[in-house]
Amino acid sequence: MPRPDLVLLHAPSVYDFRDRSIMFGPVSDLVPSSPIFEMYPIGFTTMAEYMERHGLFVRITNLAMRMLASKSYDVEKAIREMDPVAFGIDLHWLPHAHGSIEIARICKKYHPNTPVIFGGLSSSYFHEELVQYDCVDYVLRGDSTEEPFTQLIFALKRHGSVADIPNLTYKTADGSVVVNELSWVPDTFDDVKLDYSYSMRSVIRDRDMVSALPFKGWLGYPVTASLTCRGCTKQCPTCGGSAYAFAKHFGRRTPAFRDPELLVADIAHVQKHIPGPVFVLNDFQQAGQEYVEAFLAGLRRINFRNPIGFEFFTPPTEEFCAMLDENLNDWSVEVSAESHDDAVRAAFGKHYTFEELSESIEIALKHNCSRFDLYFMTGIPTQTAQSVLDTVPAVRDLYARLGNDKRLLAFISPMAPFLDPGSMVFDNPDAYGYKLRAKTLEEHRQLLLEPSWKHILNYEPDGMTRDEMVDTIYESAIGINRVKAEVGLADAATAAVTEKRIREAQVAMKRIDEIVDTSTGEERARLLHDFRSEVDRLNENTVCEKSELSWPASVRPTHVFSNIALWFRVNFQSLFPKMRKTVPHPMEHES
Ligand code: B12
Ligand code: SF4
Repeated sequence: MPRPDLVLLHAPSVYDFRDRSIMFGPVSDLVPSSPIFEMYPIGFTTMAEYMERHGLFVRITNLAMRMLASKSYDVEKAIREMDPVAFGIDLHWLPHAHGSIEIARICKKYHPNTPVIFGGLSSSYFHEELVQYDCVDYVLRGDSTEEPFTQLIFALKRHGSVADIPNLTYKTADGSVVVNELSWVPDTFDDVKLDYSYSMRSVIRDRDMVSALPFKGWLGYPVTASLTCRGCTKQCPTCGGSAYAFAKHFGRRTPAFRDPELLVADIAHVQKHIPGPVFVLNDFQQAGQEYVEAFLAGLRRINFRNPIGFEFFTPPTEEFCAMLDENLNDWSVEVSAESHDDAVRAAFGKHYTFEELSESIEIALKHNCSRFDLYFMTGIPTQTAQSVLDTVPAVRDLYARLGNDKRLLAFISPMAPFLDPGSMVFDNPDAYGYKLRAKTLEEHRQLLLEPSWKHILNYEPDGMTRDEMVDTIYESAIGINRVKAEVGLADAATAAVTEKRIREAQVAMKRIDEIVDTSTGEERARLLHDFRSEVDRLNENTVCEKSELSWPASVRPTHVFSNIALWFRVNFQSLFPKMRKTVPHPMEHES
């Protein structure tokens, strides 16, 4: 095996989560990850594929996943044994503020001369502060770093200058910080591959499945994500990926869309190798009617048979649902309505009524939508505790209107643990009625070590105290769980187990508050430690079962044949590396 040019590491949100007692709460209940957010950015695979296409050798090690998979996994030993030209660590989601820096420290401890490079949306927002840490040498900003990152690795390999590398923030030998221009912001999303070909190849080549897994349980539920664009046309005030945030902090004025034919090719490749559902994220209707037609016609052409789900920013229309039905075999929809209350939803920047949404759900189900996931959130502008609780009867009425159709699945979760950095609210909290409890990266790192999600939250909205946020999320989750039992979506025994777990979580949160209020220092640490097994048990999932998020999927014989063929091809290329096709990079031979 050649020496890797780059090892990409994904950290758990809190590095030593295995030793700490932290009640993370329902922060990750509605994503496939556990509360340590073990899923790495999809960009790991696009960066690795792009670099390998240009002749570099890249490995991905999902440390968070490895630590979850085995209690005895020794991170220091694993990093000590690595020997790449450079380490890359993502700080894309701010909840990784603690883990990512601790991992960087370990890299520097054992490899003081190996450059450590950070990137991702949070790194881009906090780049100047981040690069000041001793363990961080470079930060690559922006949403499209494949090319600048490749340039940086070639420059590091030949000990060349980095002064002209776009989007780079770095420290010079005298410790001063240099911020290169954020000029690499491609207009399209077409120069990368989103087809998971790198991941499949690397698993076979490196004989290491666990390091590449995106999240715990992926093998049982192999869901993949497809992205239609980088950036967003919408202006939701709490979102760090809004049009405002991209323009102000990531240099992007309009979204970079992926050519619909390329997106179809990505999905066709997934269908060939992976039996699971595909989630198409970032509403593709943003790209206009021509795009919609081309994309759906492409999916029809490949006769896409895995379940496919779409995120839509607004309720889909009848005409559009009819088109989905005409072109697809098994399609589902996900809409984040945020609140049942039209005024609260409008304050979140979404301007449609609950009546319009309800009609749209009726229409989608009429047109054979396999499943409609409806998300509600707490902690958003103008929302009060009563408004959160009122979501439950609104959901009950909605089910009644739909004849208790089990294809509708409603979920509620808090905006947690953090309000997004770079969002309009984060940049201007007073204007939106918020108090921020942390502004800097270091303050967020420290918050992550607090004993419960209530204490970790980086904000408090005017409409609710943090205590009310905690109470109402648990109460509304119990309410929605009961509605699901009434409708028949959960059997009585499962619903009872979920309710019991939520009640226990409420008790645990109170107990942690008591410990925090009545003790300090070592005594507090001891009391929290004594409470750890209970906290660990309750951390798995709170407001719903993870399985509720899953769509059914089945393995077909074609998957087996395609993967055997891939296995032979990759092993052949490993034995004869010169047979691998690469594209020369202009910096490869610069001296
Ligand atoms: C798709 C998406 C998801 C997918 C993630 C799929 C995946 N594996 O990446 C899902 C639905 C699972 C998800 C989950 C979450 N998300 Co999300 N998500 C998005 C969304 C809609 C698009 C992101 C996107 O376009 N990515 C493409 C580009 C930007 O990233 P990328 O290709 O992965 O990586 C590139 C760069 O970021 C950079 N990069 C990334 N890592 C590294 C590392 C190095 C070393 C370098 C050099 C560069 C680099 O280079 C890459 C290649 O160009 C955005 C909103 C938006 N409009 O942007 C929110 C967004 C990114 N998510 C957000 C959040 C908060 C979350 C959650 C924490 C929510 C929660 N509490 O559950 C979880 C975290 C999940 C986890 N890690 O386990 C926030 C992040 C705010 C912040 N700065 O912290 C955003 C901005 C908005 C939002 N609130 O949803 N999310
Ligand atoms: S919440 Fe979704 S629709 Fe709204 S700005 Fe963020 S990514 Fe766009």
